[in-house]
Amino acid sequence: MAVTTRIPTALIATLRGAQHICVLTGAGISAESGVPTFRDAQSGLWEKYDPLDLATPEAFLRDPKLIWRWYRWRRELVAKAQPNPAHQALATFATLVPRLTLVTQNVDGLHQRAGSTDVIEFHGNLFDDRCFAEDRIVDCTADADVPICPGCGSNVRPGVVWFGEAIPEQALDRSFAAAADCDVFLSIGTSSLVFPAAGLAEVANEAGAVVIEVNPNPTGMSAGFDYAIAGNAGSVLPELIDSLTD
Ligand code: BV8
Repeated sequence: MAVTTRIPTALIATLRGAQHICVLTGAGISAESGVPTFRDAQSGLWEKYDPLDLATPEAFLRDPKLIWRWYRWRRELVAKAQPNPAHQALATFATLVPRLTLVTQNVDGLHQRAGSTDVIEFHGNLFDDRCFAEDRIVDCTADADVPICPGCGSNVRPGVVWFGEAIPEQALDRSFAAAADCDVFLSIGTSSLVFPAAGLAEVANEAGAVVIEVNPNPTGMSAGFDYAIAGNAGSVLPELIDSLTD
């Protein structure tokens, strides 16, 4: 594994020759948009809670009002955030290579707002509302403390995947198929701690892809990557696009 702060020339040649690039993003790609990463100390009201405790069905069943307060706070924060140069670079990247599959663990929708299309949302979307009982997306405008399903009257929950819940089947299948098929796997802004998302890099590696990590900090998986580019996504990705288009 080569740890570098620059993008190696050999890597640019590899990217130029790639037929299929699979990209996995995590909370770190949205950090420069001002969206706290999942393991940042939650600011203000939320610093006394551990996100791992709040992002669970048990927490919602125990205290739906508290969970909705947390998710409304996150929706307001994300709605004010803007995609950053890293999100924009990935949208451009997709126009420069024959095939790019973008899988995100993030629920903030910033890739779509940056112009990426066909984004695989591995953990759902912060702005979807889902009936807890029927497990289907609903349109409920009431901004009651806990929205109610217009169809069955059950509590509505945010449309994200919580810890202990299954990844949406299509997202899971498409993501693992892309990881197994790609020539290059790019892991950006993730601590690689949450599974099964973190398993995508392992599948790509075992299938013979060149695997690259972009993260200012080393992770538990850095040693398994061919390249670990130590830098912020907002700087590294635009530089990568510039190198490809030189
Ligand atoms: C499941 C939505 C089974 C909610 C989230 C092995 C196999 C399978 C499961 C497990 C397993 N081991 C453990 C599990 C259980 C669990 C899990 O992984 N737990 C962890 C804590 C050990 N997994 C699950 O529960 C999953 N479900 O397996 O179900 C099943 C099967 C069938 C039937 C029933 C059940 C579901 C997990 C989904 C949880 N939901 N999000 C919400 O957002 O509210 S996960 C949450 O963490 C976010 O999506 C986040 O993206 C994700 C991962 O974190 P990261 O994105 O990596 O963010 P983090 O803060 O950790 O790191 C940020 C990184 O960015 C850092 O490394 C930092 O250095 C870097 N960075 C900072 N600034 C920058 C930067 N990088 C670049 N540029 C910068 N500027």
